[in-house]
Amino acid sequence: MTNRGTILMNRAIVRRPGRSVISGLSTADLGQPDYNLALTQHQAYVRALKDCGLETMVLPPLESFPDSTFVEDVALVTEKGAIITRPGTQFREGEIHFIVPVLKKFYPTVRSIIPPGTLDAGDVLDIDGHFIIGLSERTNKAGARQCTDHLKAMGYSAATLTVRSGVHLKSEVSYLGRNILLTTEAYAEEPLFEKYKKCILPLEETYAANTVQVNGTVLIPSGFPTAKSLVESAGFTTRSLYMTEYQKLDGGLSCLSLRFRSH
Ligand code: CIR
Repeated sequence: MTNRGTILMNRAIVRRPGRSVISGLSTADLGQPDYNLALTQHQAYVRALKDCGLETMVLPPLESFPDSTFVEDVALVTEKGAIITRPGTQFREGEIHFIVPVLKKFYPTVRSIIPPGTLDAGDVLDIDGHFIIGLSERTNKAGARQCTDHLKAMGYSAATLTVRSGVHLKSEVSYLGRNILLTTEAYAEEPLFEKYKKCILPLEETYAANTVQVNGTVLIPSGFPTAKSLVESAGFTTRSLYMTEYQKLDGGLSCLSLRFRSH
């Protein structure tokens, strides 16, 4: 297994989608997801995480929360601590109660975002311990401030920008490792990203900006040839996964898991 500049991760937490996933929040206008296909795609995703060396805990579906398979949004997990978020849509707020006991198995203390703060961790981009927090319709200034304070208390640094396109910051920017970002044009000129190398996606491949680098392999959505060739030209191995049913819900590869290193 290769480690191309980022800390080796060894664990992931995912939540299997329930039948209610077909009623998840969406701005995509791509139709309703097919539950069975979503389940099959989720199984392939779990297999990929395991193949990348992650011990993967699969949580049971939460039928009363259609979007709860997008487990990334309810917690920010780092090597030094975990922060339970306060999702910026009321529709998802209750999901946090189901992740707290799970994270307490891995972290002695768990911090929280509290009112009036709201934050979806899909808005938080970890660049080797420097965290970029996107202010969006889900993440407000109070949430970003609290998150910054928590991260600084853990010894990390953080900066804030305004999300200008996509539901979350990470809908359109991913950190691949080795100082390389995969991004859409929307963030290509962002001053906070000036010092990083960038793979810039064409408009028609916007969805592929959300990728996950796991221990040197970059998981990318199937059907985006430019993204695949940019990531491979940057020196990474890729693994393509069908994500059609999650794309219909504005969800990408990072959204489906919490990935971290636990000792
Ligand atoms: C939502 O709107 O909350 C879900 N349908 C999609 C969440 C995607 N999560 C992410 O980008 N981190």
